[in-house]
Amino acid sequence: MVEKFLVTAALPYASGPRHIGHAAGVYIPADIYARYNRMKGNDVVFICGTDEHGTPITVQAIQEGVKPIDIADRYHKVIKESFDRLGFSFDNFSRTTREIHYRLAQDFFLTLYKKGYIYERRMKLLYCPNCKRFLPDRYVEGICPHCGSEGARGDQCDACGRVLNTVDLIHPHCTICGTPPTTRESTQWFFKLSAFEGAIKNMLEESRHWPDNVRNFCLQLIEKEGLKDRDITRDMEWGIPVPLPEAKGKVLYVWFDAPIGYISATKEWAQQIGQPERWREYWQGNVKIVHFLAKDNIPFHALIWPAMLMAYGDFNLPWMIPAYEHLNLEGRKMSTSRGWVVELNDFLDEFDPDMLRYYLTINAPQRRDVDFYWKEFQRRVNDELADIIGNLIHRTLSFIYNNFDGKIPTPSEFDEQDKEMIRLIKGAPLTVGKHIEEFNSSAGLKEVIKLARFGNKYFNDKQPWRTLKEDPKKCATTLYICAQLARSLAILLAPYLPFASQGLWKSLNLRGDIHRQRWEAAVELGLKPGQHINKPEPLFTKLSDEVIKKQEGKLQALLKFQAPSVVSEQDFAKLDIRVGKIVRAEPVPKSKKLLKLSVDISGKRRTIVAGLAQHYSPKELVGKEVAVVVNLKPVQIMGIRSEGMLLAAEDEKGPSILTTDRPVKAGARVR
Ligand code: B3M
Ligand code: ZN
Repeated sequence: MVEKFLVTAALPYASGPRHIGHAAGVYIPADIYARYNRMKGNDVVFICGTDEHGTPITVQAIQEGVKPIDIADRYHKVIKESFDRLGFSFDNFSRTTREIHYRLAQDFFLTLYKKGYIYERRMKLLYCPNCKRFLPDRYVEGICPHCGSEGARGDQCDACGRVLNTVDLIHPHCTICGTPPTTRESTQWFFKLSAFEGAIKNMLEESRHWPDNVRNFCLQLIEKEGLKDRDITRDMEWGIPVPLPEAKGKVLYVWFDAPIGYISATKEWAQQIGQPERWREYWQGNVKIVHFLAKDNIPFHALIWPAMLMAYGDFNLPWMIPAYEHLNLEGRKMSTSRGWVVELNDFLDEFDPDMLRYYLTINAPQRRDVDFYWKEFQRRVNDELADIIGNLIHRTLSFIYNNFDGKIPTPSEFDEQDKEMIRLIKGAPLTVGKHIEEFNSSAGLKEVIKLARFGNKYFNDKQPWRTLKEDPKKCATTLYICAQLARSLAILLAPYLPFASQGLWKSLNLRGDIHRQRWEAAVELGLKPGQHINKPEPLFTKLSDEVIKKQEGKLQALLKFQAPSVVSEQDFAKLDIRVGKIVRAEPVPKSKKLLKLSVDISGKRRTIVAGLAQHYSPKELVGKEVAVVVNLKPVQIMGIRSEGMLLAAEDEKGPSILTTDRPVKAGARVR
């Protein structure tokens, strides 16, 4: 039975390039799922596009001094390029700034408005007196009222995932200028989310096949605080105008318009294929709608979006919401602002896209956060992709090429071991497929590796290099089966490694596009004896230590030179910096650089070892009032206990110590 699927992958904000974490947690799993289902003969439309409204775009534009559309244009291109390079097989990769989307989003608003699900209310909103603008969403940051984490944004806290209102933030500040905001009255339009609490709860109760991180998170949230109405308009210029005459100068909240983008992009696709009404099949009737996303997007997709769909009335609800956890980088949370990320295009400049797809699938953040380690990436590529899959295929095809005139050998009778190998080939498509259908593509890929590993063992046990002379019939049978295995592997790997699988298909001299093969064809022994193969090329090249060290080095350099871009007052206050008077200074024996200083702070003397000997003589230093960090953990330097750190500016001429600009009592606090 042909099933219909609408598969979506969260629309990336066109505010910057996407990194490997995004690929791991949304786009690669979505692409595997879409590719697999197409091979199963299902009817799939796979939708994505850039999310081009909202404060992520405008904040970036202000910071760069350009227009929001310039940012959106630039990053739509950058993101699309990286997605193409990774082989993502979207049927449409659209943009939320397109006309078709504006029309549908405004229609959504008006329909809900007419049905009484949208109402207006005056409310107090944050306003920056310095920037002279309202501070919606990402224009403001502060402490999360739910979990107490710092750096929570006006619309959501990254730490606990809760959706926020700007006015709830504790100690808010303007992200552009740092000023604490005041409040101002403004009229906004609200979506009556509360009206759908019962229906959403029912939907969640019934969606037992949904992952726990989606279902439980949402059920608990409703349990705890219920569903509250949400303002869905903003005082901003950039965005889709609210289609009401009295709402001049207001636009739709980005999270109101963005998910509608899934529908407008489907409509656009239908127009592109010349069947403008076809989109309806994927939003109405017998279709499974699957939204792939990262965990931060859960409340928007599993609570607010279904309620919007219910309110609108015409469309299906999501059938499944696979939500992925986070990918960390070398043991730290990824952070774009700190540069602690690996951008996709940078990665793809140096490495094969299938290697990334492989690693991020085998090590996917499916149920918990996982890490990307360069070493681990190298190990898995070399030991698994190259040594297990690549090796099996290469030794099989080379053997046939060199010893059987490049023709698939004719088998004789199968022994027990042959039969076992064939049984495994025939069983794999079902097992692998089931995992993908259950949104566990990682387990599916592990099965493929297992099959290849078994193939290597079979090859070794059969010792074709010996039987070639001693028992040529047996040798031919072995290689016949190994070649069939290679063909099946090409099919099983196609959703995972779209490039390598096509390469393998070509090496086997099979015609057409691997991605148009039926998944079930992997159970067949589909290669005919006598059929020619092409000269085999290695599928994967191993990664050298040098290449990996270079990448690790880049990250290490970041760690050294990049302080966190924003530090809270509380964090800064942890440093105890005092004025100290240098009362004695002497060289440290056997060191060219170090001086041992005795510094008076509030009448107590501290020993501090400082690297100043090449720039200051001890005599110059005595009597100077300097700034000293006094609560650093003491350290031993050249056998001397150093109990603090002297602050100095540093440029190409060397260090210059910081002093006060009038005599100040030793011990005075510096802040
Ligand atoms: N743009 C968040 C993100 O880029 C948001 C997703 C929208 S999906 C409708 O991760
Ligand atoms: Zn401001």
